[in-house]
Amino acid sequence: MNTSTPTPVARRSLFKAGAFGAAAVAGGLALSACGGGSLRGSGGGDGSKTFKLAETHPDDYPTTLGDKKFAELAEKYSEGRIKIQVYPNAQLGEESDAIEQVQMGSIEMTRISSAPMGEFVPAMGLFSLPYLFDDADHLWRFLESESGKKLLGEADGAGFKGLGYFDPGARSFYTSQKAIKAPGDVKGLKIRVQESQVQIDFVKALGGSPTPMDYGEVYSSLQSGLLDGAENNEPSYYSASHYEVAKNYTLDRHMRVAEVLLINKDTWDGLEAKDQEALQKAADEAAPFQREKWDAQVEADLEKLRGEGVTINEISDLAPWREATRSVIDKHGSDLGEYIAAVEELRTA
Ligand code: GTR
Repeated sequence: MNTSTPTPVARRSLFKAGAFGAAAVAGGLALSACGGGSLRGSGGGDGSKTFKLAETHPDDYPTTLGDKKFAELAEKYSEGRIKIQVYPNAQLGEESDAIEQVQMGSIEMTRISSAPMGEFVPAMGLFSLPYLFDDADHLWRFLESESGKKLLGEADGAGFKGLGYFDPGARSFYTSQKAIKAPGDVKGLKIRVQESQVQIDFVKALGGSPTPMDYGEVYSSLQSGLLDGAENNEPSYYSASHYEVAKNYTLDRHMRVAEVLLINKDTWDGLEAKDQEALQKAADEAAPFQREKWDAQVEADLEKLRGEGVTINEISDLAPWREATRSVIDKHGSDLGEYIAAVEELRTA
């Protein structure tokens, strides 16, 4: 492990304490016990470098397919000098641990949700503001704008280089007992959220009891009744089998929490310019590939969910939801004014 890497922005501390901390710490220890890795990637005899990329989802999930496309193109454009080994299924740890490992350099890369990333790069909290984007096109207009690129650039200050965004879909609630049909239905429910203060405040604004927790623990917590519900996009809800233990899905599409492709900053700075260009080009081309896979997956999964007997509630009028959660934008939006203005400008409706 490299000890000279600066840690310019310390992680905000709220999530590690408490019931779920022990498991997360144990995961981290297990990782260091099996060898961590080196800051600049392990070198091949031919002068090539191999970087590890941590991914929480299964092998055939759209973000993992995007990672693999990125890896394939990076090797091609660097003429074999850079090889990227994708580790799916949270093999290198849950997201909160994986991102710390990337910050320290013991893992070189990760594809991660901007929600836990927001605890390192606060501006990434933008994507957890509720009902901010009208649809995927609105999100992508922002991601591809100068503002979206500037926001990605903020990762630099925390020891990362952001290479690009992937499509995150839209997050919606699901519950095991009572279906959520109106904002008031969240009241009193214990809802899992990502490790994000914005999301904690979002569930609080609806009168629920927010529970930040690692993704890998959600299934058993729904099953045991520790949680009443959680929230995620269709492919996560389906692939993590959460629908088996929480059969009411309410498509309120409250957040589009961008997925981000990250590399450790020192690893990036240590690359020759031609290899940096190769990686950037690979990331730029992997993004539209991933987006295509994403759209197809959402459709297919909705179909499968219906087949599995999931009750799907469409929400047609978001006005009461926006109204009930306005305090979240007021509280967290004040530091994000420039980005929110850009999002507003790109709204067409
Ligand atoms: C998914 C996201 C994952 C992870 C997960 C979660 O939508 O792709 O990276 O953040 O949500 O809820 O923890």
